[in-house]
Amino acid sequence: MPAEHPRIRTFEEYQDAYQRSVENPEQFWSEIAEPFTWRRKWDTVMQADLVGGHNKWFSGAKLNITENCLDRHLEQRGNKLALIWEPNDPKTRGLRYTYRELYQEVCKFANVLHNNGVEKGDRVCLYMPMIPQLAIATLACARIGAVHSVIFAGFSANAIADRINDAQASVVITSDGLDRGAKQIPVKRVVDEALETCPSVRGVIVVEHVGWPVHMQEGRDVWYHDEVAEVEKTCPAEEMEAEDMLFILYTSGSTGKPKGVVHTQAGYMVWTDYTYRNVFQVNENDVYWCTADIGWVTGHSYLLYGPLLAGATTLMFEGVPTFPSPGRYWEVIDKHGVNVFYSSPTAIRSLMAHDINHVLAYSLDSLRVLGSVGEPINEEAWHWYHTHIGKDRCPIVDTWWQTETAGIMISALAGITPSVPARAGLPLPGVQPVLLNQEGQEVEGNDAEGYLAIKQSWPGIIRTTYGDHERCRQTYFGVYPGYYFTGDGARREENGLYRIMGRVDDVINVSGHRFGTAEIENAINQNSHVVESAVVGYPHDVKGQGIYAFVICQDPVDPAEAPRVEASIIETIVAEIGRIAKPDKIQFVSGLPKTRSGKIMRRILRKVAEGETNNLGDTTTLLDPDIVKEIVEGRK
Ligand code: 6R9
Repeated sequence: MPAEHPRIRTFEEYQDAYQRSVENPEQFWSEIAEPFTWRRKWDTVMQADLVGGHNKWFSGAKLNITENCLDRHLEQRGNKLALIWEPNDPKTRGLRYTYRELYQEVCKFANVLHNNGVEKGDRVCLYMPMIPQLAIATLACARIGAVHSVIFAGFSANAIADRINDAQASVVITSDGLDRGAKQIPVKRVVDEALETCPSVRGVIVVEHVGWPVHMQEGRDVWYHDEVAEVEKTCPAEEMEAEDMLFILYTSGSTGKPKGVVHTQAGYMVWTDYTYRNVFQVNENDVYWCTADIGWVTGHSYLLYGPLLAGATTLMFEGVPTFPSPGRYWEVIDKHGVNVFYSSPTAIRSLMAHDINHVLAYSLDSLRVLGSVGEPINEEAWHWYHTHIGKDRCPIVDTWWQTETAGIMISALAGITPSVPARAGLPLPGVQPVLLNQEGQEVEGNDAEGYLAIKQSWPGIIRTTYGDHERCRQTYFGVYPGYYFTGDGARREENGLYRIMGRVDDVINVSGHRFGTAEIENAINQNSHVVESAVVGYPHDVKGQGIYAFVICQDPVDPAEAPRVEASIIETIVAEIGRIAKPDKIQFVSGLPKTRSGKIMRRILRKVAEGETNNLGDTTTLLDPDIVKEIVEGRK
């Protein structure tokens, strides 16, 4: 019988746990880690390094995370539902897997991977729709010790190729096609295009989903249903070291190329399990639904690993919130009796804009806890969520965290610590946030503002950026040595609650998706019309931030030609990154505001994009102050 994991139940217990985690992190985390299934226990709990970024947790331990997600639940929860799958089209039949069935499916997929030559340490790239095989294949990689790299199935062939080449992946798992709302994407065809420039890939495993004809390359591509026909339903879990790589997940930073954030076995397991249990306060018979795609970190930690580690029932949804109608989320909640619902401000804002009768048609009686993640939730959206979805009875957990932190860092614990609109709340036990001023000094007290940094290691801390530790060190530990630097600005307000103000670097957050401005500029600059570009974010009612691109072309763009050139630039961005990075506004300019040393003054462009043109600040250091006038007049 699995040992019980303790859970915080009262505010006093939270304070006590927090205190203990700060005073003696090693003791604290060894108690939390105790109940998992270990092949061998650790020699050292924590090796913290917030200068060089060489952080280790539970060194010396041996384990396999899938034994903790699956095998150890079989005795008590073998017949309990592990995964409920709700398809894109409500008329299609969904699927359900008990813990025993999921265990068998994962073992079978793991055997298929083995048979296709995948070994411990190999990198496997997954580019798939939100179907059960995505969850199964991800766990199957972990079962045999292969490193998974899931790429959101909205990225373009070029973006996939960059990620595959960076990780030197040997196998790709994909499907024939994908349904997302009314749209269909020929996923396999996108992979084929990507693989033209990916010499490391030896094999492609294709899951049949929509039944489209696809090109199968002899000697490289195999159908999953052919491969699985002959394999065993069990597969021994590979014994992994605590600090062996579990996955790579690419995310955008302030420099051009997305980086492969690396998380490892033991720390990731302990951290996602602990944060999941305590933040969401999920009970044994609850149905839990996280709407994120597994292609993002939220899907990794809180659709897949966190809930399965905790033995919960997790719901996976293939579709979008507005298909076939804006009532879909609420219909799914009633249909499956969802108790805990975790979604994003951008989804809430897009649904708020529709007739309230789409909500009122459903009872939503089963709901007990609501969650939000990905970007700051504005007060209006918070209140709408609280009133209309939570019927004023469900606490909202506004969870602040990042791909690099692996799990939730600052958030209310549902029903236990304060949940106040627009405040993420208090730090989780183990998390020591600080606010730093320009000089890197900690600002004390409440009613303070600064750069948000973390001054102690925690089990889920980023281990490296794949293939380039120096980049990891510089980005996260080099800015203020001795601190993990988040890239966010924050305020500490009444009672020590944190309010996240947004990014302070050149990262923009569009519908909860991160893009580096340089990454989008690089894409735009690939277009043959373009000489130079500058991209900034601006406030957007639904997406949180919109993308505003200022573009200089080879020749002045005639107004009659502008739509055609714009379309061509958009096409380039869609090819380089994907549809999700399409700018909302493109303005053609003859020059950009630059300092005498040639640096673009983004501060001015941001003000223009925001419409704050009366308050552009000091422009005297500009090389050509007249350009500002032109840009203001041409504002979109
Ligand atoms: C989990 C995830 C991380 C960035 C982060 C911050 C923003 C996430 C937030 C939030 C305010 C919240 N962010 N959650 N801002 N309140 N509750 O989203 O990871 O995709 O890496 O993005 O998202 O700016 O730095 P990731």
